[in-house]
Amino acid sequence: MPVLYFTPYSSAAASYISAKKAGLIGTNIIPVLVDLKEHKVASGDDKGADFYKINPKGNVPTLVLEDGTVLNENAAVLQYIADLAPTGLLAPGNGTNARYLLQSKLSYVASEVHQSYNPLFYPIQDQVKAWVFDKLCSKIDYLNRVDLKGKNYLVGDSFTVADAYLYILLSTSQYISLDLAKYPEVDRYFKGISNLDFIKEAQAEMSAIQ
Ligand SMILES: N[C@@H](CCC(=O)N[C@@H](CS)C(=O)NCC(=O)O)C(=O)O
Repeated sequence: MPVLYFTPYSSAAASYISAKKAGLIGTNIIPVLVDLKEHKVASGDDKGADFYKINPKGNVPTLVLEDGTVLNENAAVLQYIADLAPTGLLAPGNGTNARYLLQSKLSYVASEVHQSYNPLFYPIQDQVKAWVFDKLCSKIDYLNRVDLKGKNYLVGDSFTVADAYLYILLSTSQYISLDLAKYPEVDRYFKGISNLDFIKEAQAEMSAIQ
């Protein structure tokens, strides 16, 4: 069975949430915690193992497939998980325009949104921090004005893996004093996703894994 290396408070939680929604946790995917400070496996039989030996990049999400393939990067891992589920549950079918749209949203979330949040969690010079913060605000503003305007989900009318990814990033706004209330459409979207039952269940499960 594929093994998902993750932590509950990183972008990798999006993979757990997606797998949870599709009922894949424990049946098609084994979740394993990682300690990202020490870069060690933090749960299961290999607890204490050097995570760099599993994924030389040292980051999560990492999905180790049954044939030993090490799949990394949110956009790829999330789509692999989506393809383990029935078509349409986590992503539109492969080859459709909607699927390419999903890939475009995943790329935007990864390269523009995630990489704007990321530096703000490190001790960087105030001037640089202000510049990155403004950049992040422009990405959130775009989502507010365009992608999420009047919409509950990024692609079509139902939850996809792109929503899991964006939701997790938005949930970290509180730690960097980014007030989502200034972006009403994003705020509404975020609250709507937060209230979905499988989101709450996945978060409770992730916190309980040891
Ligand atoms: N380029 C990667 C970035 C993933 C990433 O930033 N993961 C963070 C957690 S959100 C991580 O594992 N950081 C620890 C590290 O890089 O050592 C992607 O798009 O998935």
